[in-house]
Amino acid sequence: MVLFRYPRPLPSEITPKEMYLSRRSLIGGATALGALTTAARAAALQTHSGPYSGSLTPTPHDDVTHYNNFYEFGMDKGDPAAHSQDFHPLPWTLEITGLVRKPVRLDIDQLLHSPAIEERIYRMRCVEAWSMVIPWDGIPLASLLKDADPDPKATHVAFESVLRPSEMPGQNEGLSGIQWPYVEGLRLDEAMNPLTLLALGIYGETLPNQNGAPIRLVVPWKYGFKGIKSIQRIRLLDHEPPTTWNRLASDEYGFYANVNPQVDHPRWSQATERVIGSHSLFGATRQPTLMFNGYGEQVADLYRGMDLRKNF
Ligand SMILES: Nc1nc2c(c(=O)[nH]1)N[C@H]1C(S)=C(S)[C@@H](COP(=O)(O)O)O[C@H]1N2
Ligand SMILES: [Mo]
Repeated sequence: MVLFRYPRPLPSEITPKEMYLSRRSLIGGATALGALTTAARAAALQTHSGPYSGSLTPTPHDDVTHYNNFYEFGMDKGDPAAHSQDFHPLPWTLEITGLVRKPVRLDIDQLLHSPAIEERIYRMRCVEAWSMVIPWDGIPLASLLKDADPDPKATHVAFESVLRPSEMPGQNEGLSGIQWPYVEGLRLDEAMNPLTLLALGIYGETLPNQNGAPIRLVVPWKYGFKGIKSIQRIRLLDHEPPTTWNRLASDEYGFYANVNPQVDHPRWSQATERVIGSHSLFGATRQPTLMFNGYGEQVADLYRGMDLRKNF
């Protein structure tokens, strides 16, 4: 049973931006204060420019790292930055198992030094009707799945976050109603799309805890909740796996969760979005939301012939 049917705030209830303005940017890094306030020192990644970045201007680093959803550390936007200092992601192993011919166990160190790391500057649209632009550093998921050699019977991919209540205060509270660990899923063809990324960093440095250290999923044409953080297990399946937000409220959060300005959330419009990090006289600017978050050219074919209202 779900304690709180609607653990997400209404967009209008989200903490105002001003709360975060006084925080210090850590980019360019390693000021004495910065080193004390971050759980783990960010390390530079060897990254090269990837495709699909277009001409997007990234959201300021301070906003990307202090306006977060990561319920393992609390439900407010500032909680993940404030309460993730006891999470120690390293060492870490990521396994790819299930319907594969070559199950893989990947040491995060290997991944962090992989020559395949690319920078991808993507739009990020949360289902709560706000958005950012984030410069990720990561490896296309397709390349790792190919190494595992999927069995022809595999149709879906399931992802599982870490379960570590001793380091994640939110996993000890029933407040969110989430059944831990956080789980997500994709169809195999979505997982193999060249846009789908396993991110190891932002802004050219390893992921801060609050952004999903040490490795998280990025699926830029879908609502942010599909971007599962701190992933330990990836499994290939022959059926659609359960997903965290769909379990909580299946009438509000579908399996597909493709960004779609024409299909409203039952409690708010999805036609426009609040631009995090922008400022106008009346607060943050709003902009129109784009179909598939602007990535239709790359992904619309995946959904040909499907009713996107039904498969929301
Ligand atoms: N494990 C886990 N992954 C998660 C979440 C979470 O609460 N737990 N929140 C999701 C939501 S709702 C969003 S919008 C994005 C936010 O990513 P960001 O904080 O790095 O911007 O992470 C997603 N991944
Ligand atoms: Mo979200």
